[in-house]
Amino acid sequence: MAVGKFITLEGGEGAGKSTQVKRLAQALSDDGLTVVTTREPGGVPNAEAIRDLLLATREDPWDPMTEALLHFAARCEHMARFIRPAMDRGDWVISDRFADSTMAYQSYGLGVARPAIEALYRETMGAFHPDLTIILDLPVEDGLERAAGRGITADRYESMGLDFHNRLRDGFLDIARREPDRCVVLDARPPVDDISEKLIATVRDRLESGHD
Ligand code: Z5A
Repeated sequence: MAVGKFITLEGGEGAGKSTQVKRLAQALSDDGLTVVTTREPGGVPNAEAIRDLLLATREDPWDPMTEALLHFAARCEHMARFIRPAMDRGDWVISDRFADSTMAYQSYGLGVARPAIEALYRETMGAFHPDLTIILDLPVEDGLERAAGRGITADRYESMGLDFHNRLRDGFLDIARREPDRCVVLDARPPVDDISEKLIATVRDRLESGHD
């Protein structure tokens, strides 16, 4: 049976993931592949319900471990009801964020121990990993400025301070250093078209050559 591929886009606020997910999906569809796009937290109704809990501004913030558990709970629903069935059909799945965001935000950002996040991953995802992860890297100030420029109210994560966002950026770069076979870092500062060109070429080069 055909098994599709799973590609994730990661990065801090305003890095351009949503913009690039659409462009990558179009390019791969043009190559004749069946492509579906999704996002985390969310992607299916049960996970979107958890997303609403997570992104709402709260007087009494979640304990960081609770937050990590909620992200993994959403991910379990997403995996069982969307990602796995799509891949079993042979679709290529592109997700705007996945588990590297939990490592970056809840561990590097909020202090949950790395082994705890790794254990949650193993228990919930087993040996499953993205085929390719693109990390869009951008100076924090630029990303927050772009996110603010969208004209919608900042969510709970966007409202956290510069130190938090710098830890995230360092966290994503560290994840890429630890897993160079899976992760590619792209500079997210150039114009949208230039980034798309590089990103699409990277995906074609890494994943399409062996595809039948
Ligand atoms: N989170 C977590 O803590 N733990 C987890 O496990 C997971 C997530 C999975 C989800 O929010 C939040 O959940 C997220 C992490 C946390 N934190 N926040 N906030 P979200 O999905 O609503 O937000 P986001 O993922 O950060 O997306 P974003 O802020 O919308 O950014 P983006 O998708 O990377 O960027 P964009 O929407 O494509 O672009 C932003 C703006 O910049 C837009 O106006 C574009 O037109 C513009 N843009 C894009 N590219 C460029 C370039 N190259 N040049 C100039 N302008 C550009």
